[in-house]
Amino acid sequence: MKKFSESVTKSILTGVQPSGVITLGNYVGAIRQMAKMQEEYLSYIFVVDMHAITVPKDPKELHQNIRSLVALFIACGIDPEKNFIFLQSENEYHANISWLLECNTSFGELSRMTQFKDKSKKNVNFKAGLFTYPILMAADILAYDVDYVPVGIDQKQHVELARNIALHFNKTYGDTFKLPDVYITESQTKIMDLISPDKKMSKSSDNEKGIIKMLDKPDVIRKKIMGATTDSECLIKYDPLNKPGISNLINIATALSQYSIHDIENMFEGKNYGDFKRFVAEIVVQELSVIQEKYYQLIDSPELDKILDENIDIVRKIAKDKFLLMKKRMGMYR
Ligand code: ATP
Ligand code: LTN
Repeated sequence: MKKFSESVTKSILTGVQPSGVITLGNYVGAIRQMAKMQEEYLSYIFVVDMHAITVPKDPKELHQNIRSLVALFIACGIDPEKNFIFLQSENEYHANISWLLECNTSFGELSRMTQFKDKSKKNVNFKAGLFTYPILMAADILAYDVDYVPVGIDQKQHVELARNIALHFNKTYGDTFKLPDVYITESQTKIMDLISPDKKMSKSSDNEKGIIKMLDKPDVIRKKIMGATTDSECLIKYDPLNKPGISNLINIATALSQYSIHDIENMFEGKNYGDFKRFVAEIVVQELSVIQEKYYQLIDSPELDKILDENIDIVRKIAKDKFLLMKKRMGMYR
């Protein structure tokens, strides 16, 4: 039984790619925001394995990444008591709804999606699913009549498409869907790459040393932070423009502790970069160790399956009702 507080009246929904790597940047900028939002909104969070296969995926790896993502999300504070956390492909109504929407979406509008234009350039011999991907995303969203869809700016166009598809469907067949609003989740704190602090820390970075992964071992984390690019000034001061490396380490420390920028500048006045980096490394190690401990408890535990099983029964029923309503509106019944 979910424990929603009485103040929870609005809903949010977001899908997350099982990409295998979650960085400290994703944690600070996205997962922690979701964990905060669960206090205020009824939240649907699901692993979009059907979106993942729009580009080639190794089946064994995909399977591991799916399970790992669910365990990591819960370990990072996504509370299964407060969220509907589930696996997209286990709710077959997403694909069913998607087909009905596909038959109600104009090819021209779909052709304007910029993510498709980018991804189709990078994937030779791309598949049809890469093109229809945004309609499946619209199905994910519209199945649940949610109020807001929190996404990064790169997904804004897809949420707007979902809204347009809903508007058009409602006009053609009568009121069927709630129109969702996009909720841009760009975090104020952007965690930058440790080696190139002028770039954001990204899982697709080609230099491992610049990114901290949520499952990195403590010694790996320490080594990466000790090797972070700084400057030759020997001054611990927050100045992102002129001191991007030091400012990034300050941001990491403040994001994961109670210290303010000012506290840190005061604490490290006259101290050297080595001492400061050791301090930041211990803050990160402490935060991630707690998460990793929870993660390893969950990953092979039947508890994880129990959570997913319970949720899928609930969300399948909601999406099924929406699918049946759509069919009825479209005249698809005996
Ligand atoms: P990719 O390398 O594939 O672009 P990424 O690691 O940069 O991946 P995204 O998948 O683009 O991450 O973003 C997922 C979410 O994490 C978004 O909400 C985004 O704003 C947030 N996010 C990603 N990287 C950072 C970062 N370095 N600092 C703060 N937030 C981040
Ligand atoms: N396309 C999104 C993932 C995604 C999603 C969704 C996000 C699939 N379905 C529904 C929000 C709502 C991405 O690649 N980040």
